[in-house]
Amino acid sequence: MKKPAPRETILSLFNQAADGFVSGAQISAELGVSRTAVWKHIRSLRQAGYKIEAIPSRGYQLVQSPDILVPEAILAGLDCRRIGSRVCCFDVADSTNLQACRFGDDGESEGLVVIADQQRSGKGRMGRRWESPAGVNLYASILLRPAILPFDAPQLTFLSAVAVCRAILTVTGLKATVKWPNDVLLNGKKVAGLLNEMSAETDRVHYVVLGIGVNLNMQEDQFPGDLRYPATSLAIAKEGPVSRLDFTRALLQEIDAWYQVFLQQGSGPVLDAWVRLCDMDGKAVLVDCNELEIEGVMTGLADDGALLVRTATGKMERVYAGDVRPA
Ligand code: BT5
Repeated sequence: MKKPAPRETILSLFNQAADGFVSGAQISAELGVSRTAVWKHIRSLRQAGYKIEAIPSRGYQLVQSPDILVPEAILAGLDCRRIGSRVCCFDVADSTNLQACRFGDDGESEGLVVIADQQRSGKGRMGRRWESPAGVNLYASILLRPAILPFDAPQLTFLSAVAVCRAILTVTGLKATVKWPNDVLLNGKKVAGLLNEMSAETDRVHYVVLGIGVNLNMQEDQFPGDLRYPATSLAIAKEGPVSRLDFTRALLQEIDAWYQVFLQQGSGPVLDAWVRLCDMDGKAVLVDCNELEIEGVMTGLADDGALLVRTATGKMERVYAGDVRPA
């Protein structure tokens, strides 16, 4: 792992400080720099919006952090094996997925996280648009290089969905559910969308990009009127704002843990966790597969991630692409 940036180290020290105070001497020893250099780093954190007070004989105290997504704040004290090997934050991106694919094509290593405060052309599936206003949500893409067959890569969408649900629970206490193939719902409304993209040859994956869009603080009037599925945000569901930084850190931690499970044990545990989070399982559903509509009872997932639907005639349909809703 590369050496953390000075501002990241200082924010980590604040995170770890039991009484909230970190002395100048401590920072200077940790960074191996002079007290004047420490003061300059503190000043630059203040300029970035951190409210840091200096109390004589006690040290510095971080009183308030701005809810901005910057690498040093995201990475401070984050305990991940692979995810977050590098974090790139943009004010505006066309799409974080496109940006992560560019990095992937340039040979960037696994674990890169690309985040944008706003997306101009946020992507959904099949050329659809992902609404991505500035300052309120999380738009993230994570670059992975798993040694798997291209055929198995779509299963990583389930990993993102499980990680998003668990991060939502950690940060808000709310229980989210999943909807096949790539949605996370709160109170039956879409709160997050997932879009994986991949670069591969027939029998080798070059990289996979996990694209994750989570509505954190988006308000009702920011959703367009013509959504395919009712939508919500964590702030609407929780009736109060959510820290984008806390959510992002919780999410990266979960992705890292589940990716480790995926690499060690395959997709089985991930699919099992996903099915446990799916409240449509065992219930009547309608699946819109473009030309075809399938009606039946959702009966879990096949080993390859296909949706299993038992129709009225008793036939088990395997669905590989489509949109599901309760019947
Ligand atoms: C998705 O597609 O749900 C995948 C969305 C992935 C977005 C992330 S953001 C970070 C990364 N970078 C990207 O460019 N993309 C990924 P799909 O199932 O096709 O749903 C798209 C549909 O959801 C749209 O046609 C709208 O009806 C609706 N929609 C658009 N924006 C939404 C939002 N913010 N919240 C809820 N629904 C939305």
